[in-house]
Amino acid sequence: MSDTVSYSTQGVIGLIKVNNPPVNALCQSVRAGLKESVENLLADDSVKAIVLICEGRTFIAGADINEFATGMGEPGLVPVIGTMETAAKPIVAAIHGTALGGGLEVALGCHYRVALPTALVGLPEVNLGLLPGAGGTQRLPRLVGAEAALELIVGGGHVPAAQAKALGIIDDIVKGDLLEAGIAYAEKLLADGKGPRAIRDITPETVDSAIFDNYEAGIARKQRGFLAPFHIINCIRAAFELPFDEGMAREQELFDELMASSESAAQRHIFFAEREVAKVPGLPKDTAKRDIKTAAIIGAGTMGGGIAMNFANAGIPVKLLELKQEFLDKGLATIRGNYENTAKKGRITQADVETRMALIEPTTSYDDIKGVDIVIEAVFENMDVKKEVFKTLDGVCKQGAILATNTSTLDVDEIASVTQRPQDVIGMHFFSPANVMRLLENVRGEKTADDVIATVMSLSKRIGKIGALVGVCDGFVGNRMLHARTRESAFLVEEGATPEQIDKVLFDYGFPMGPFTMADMAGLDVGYKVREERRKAGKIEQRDSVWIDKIVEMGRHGQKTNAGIYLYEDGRTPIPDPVVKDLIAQCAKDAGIEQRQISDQEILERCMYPMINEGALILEEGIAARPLDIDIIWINGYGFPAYKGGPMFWADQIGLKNIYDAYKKYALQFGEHYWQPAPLLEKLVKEGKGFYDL
Ligand code: 3H9
Repeated sequence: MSDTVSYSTQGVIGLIKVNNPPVNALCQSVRAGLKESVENLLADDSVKAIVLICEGRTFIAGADINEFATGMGEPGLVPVIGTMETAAKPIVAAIHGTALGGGLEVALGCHYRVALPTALVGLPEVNLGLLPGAGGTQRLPRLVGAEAALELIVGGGHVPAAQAKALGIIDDIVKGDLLEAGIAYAEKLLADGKGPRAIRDITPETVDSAIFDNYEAGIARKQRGFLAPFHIINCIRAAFELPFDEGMAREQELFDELMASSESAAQRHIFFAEREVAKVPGLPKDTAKRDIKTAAIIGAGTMGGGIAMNFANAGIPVKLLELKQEFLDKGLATIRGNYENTAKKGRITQADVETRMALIEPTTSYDDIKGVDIVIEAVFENMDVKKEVFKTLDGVCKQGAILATNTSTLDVDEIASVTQRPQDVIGMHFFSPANVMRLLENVRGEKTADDVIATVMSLSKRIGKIGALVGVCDGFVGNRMLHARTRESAFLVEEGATPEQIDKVLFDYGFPMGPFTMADMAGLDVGYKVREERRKAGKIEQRDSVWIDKIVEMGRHGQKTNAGIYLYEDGRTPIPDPVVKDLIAQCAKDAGIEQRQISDQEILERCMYPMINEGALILEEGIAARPLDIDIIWINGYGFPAYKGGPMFWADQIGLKNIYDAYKKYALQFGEHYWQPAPLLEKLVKEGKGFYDL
């Protein structure tokens, strides 16, 4: 008998129990165990009905994703579910926790479904670049109809039990002990003379095929580059247009196609990377964490306010400190406005707005924050200002409090050095808007204590973020790599590519927008000030491209002034501007550069490869511990297309040798200064390896 599935009888009820921690994934032994258990209970004449239930924290949460890389052994999930669905005795799935993916498909193969009120069900395969491959696209639509099926399977969300009952996915919500309730439900079925009931036998309603065309058109832009959503629509359409078995065949064919696709490989990589990133190499799993019950944020600007919202959203009381009452009031009004907007969209209730606002306590006095467990400084990005704040915090905060800085560029060690407790100082680099963006670059200083790191990494998850641990360097991981792309894209324009050509190449690659649209949106003055600071600090670029600075000096700061690199007649849509074209041509002339036609391929290579090379340097220097940390940062902080898996994963896919060879080619053309391959890149190419072989 399988070591993960057992069966027994209780009177006339046969019981099947799955026990495969942590999430009862459908590995080979679970599939085999289910099949064998069902067959044995069907052969036992004393058994009249069967209940399927899971041990541990959840019902089956899906196929075992680990098996996808190696191939799934026999029996396949489809025949196992087929055995259940065609059984001559009624089978009841008793659901707690999450019935997801293959887990819900197993439940749909049962004849009845009951669930605890806290249970969630869903078909989230789309998030792995897949589609439900064990009948989900054929059975669920027969229960819920075309529109709901599209929302549920293309959306991939988790549906709470009450909604699942309203949709007809589950038959009853039960309370108390699930096993007892499941058995009672099965006994009642027998008493009422109810037998097996297969979803495959339901004749789907007739639907207008325009539903599918419209749905596809509606998601086309948002799902650009992904394969799975479109294949799912195709399968759901088949559920309504083809007999059940032909629909199943269509599902199988498209599932296999997705399984072999680079898009799904990338998305599955991200699934594991998102979980792995929380585990810090070298930091023992049992490192004690500091208790975080209260927090304070210094600075009620856009960043500080957004950070405070994260704590309030997680139910953690947070003090918001701003020295001037007027700025504090403004900050609070913005926070309230954000919450009210979310409530208007129906995502939270008005009561939630008030509860969250009540958790944010405004103050103008440092004295009020002396007892908090963590302080996050989010003041103006200037070393002297930050040092002043940290000196004050050192003086007022209780011993053991974590002192965090939200700096995006400054040296965390230098900030820590003004305190008597550098071991308690860490960087927490939130991305703007801080209440929306999932990424948190946690920056470990030279002296940051292990328990501070462990606390902040686990706090990241608590406040709804994906925390990636990085080390101190200019720009940390994300902005440092971005800098390489920004530099090269400015050079390309000088050499003859247009901003719109470059933006299109990177948009087509999969980014939500290109670098120049992004720069206009962020405000060109921001980068201008950073460059000015760098020049003042003596950080002179070997090749300086001045055309963007000249645009800023014309008072064109981007979208907010309706003109930047592009013109904005409606405040939003970038329009190429002949004035800028002339200015660029003049700058090129002044720099002695003869403009030429530049191919899209050259643009892609010169924008993407320096990022990868910078990533290699970052790994070598130990600024990021693993390539997956870099990938997670780019996917969650910079809109890197998930179906390409992150820059380092993508680099492995296209082959590091191609990147290395391009570096050598560009070194001949432009000199070695910016085209020196990282030693790690060179080493991996020599060994025929990729970043993920490290
Ligand atoms: C599918 O079903 C295809 C079928 O249609 C067709 C087949 C033919 N497999 O997330 P957590 C691990 S596709 C293997 O931290 P939580 C996870 O890696 C699948 N492992 O916990 C982690 O390991 P570790 C469709 C899995 O409480 C540990 O479990 N299903 C799987 O925050 C704990 O996970 C899905 O896409 C898996 N399926 O969240 C559901 N799932 O401790 C995917 C989890 O070593 N899973 N692990 O880091 C989830 O969404 C969440 O894990 C869940 C729990 C909500 C269940």
